[in-house]
Amino acid sequence: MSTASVSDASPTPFAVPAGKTALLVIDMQRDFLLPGGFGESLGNDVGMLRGVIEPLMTLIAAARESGVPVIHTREGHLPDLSDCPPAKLNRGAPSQRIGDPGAFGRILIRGEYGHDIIDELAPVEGETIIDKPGKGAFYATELTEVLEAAGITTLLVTGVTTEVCVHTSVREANDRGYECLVVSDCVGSYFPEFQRVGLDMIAAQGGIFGWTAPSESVITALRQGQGQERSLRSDQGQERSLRSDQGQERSLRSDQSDQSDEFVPVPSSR
Ligand code: TIU
Repeated sequence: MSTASVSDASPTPFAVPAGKTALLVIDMQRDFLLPGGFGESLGNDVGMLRGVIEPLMTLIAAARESGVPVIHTREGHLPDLSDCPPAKLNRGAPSQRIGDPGAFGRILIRGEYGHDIIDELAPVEGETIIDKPGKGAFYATELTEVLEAAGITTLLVTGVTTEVCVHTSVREANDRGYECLVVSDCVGSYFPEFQRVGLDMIAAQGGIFGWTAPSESVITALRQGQGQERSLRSDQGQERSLRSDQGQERSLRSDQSDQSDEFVPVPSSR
């Protein structure tokens, strides 16, 4: 198993173990990103989120190239709103509520045009899409099972909005034992101050919820991991000798005070 590292991650370098890492793309939906959608109905300037699109396109392409699975989420509800608690439906005084007709169909309703992911970041064949009724990606979804089945321990987290669905998902992931790195230029907020503080909160206190790093550094690590995998594959003899020396490798790792490769997320209820 090769492990690349995001060397300039905050607060410390972040390990990206090959075969155990996934890219999570949170809620890059038309309703949040296009003028006239739900985000705007809440009084927000959706232009604030659109800067995320280009770096995220590049990061997703690098993940696909490196064999890192890409998992997309969409926030939304069943057409009869039976999965939308009144507390969520009635909160605030938006000009339009979830389920109301909007410019892109009924707002945040599964199957509607506005609920789907923006064209630039459309999932490709074989990628998982998690439909979530809450802000967090784990609540009332099959994400835990998907990650467990794929042996994922480490999440590169992107999407919108930084302080709402990204934060909630990272906090949920953290409590379930996943290592999370939030990609700083691939998450977006309607509020510049929330973007800055939201990122600071992840990495504060020695990485209380996880790590942060820019996409450029993450892409470098993905390519590094890809190179390591290739060189291991092309040298079977070397691979065997690494395996026969695993006792030593493990004892070295157990001396490290930060991440351990032996870590396994809690197989949890949701
Ligand atoms: N309003 C806001 O900032 N966010 C949401 O409602 N959902 C997500 O963050 N996806």
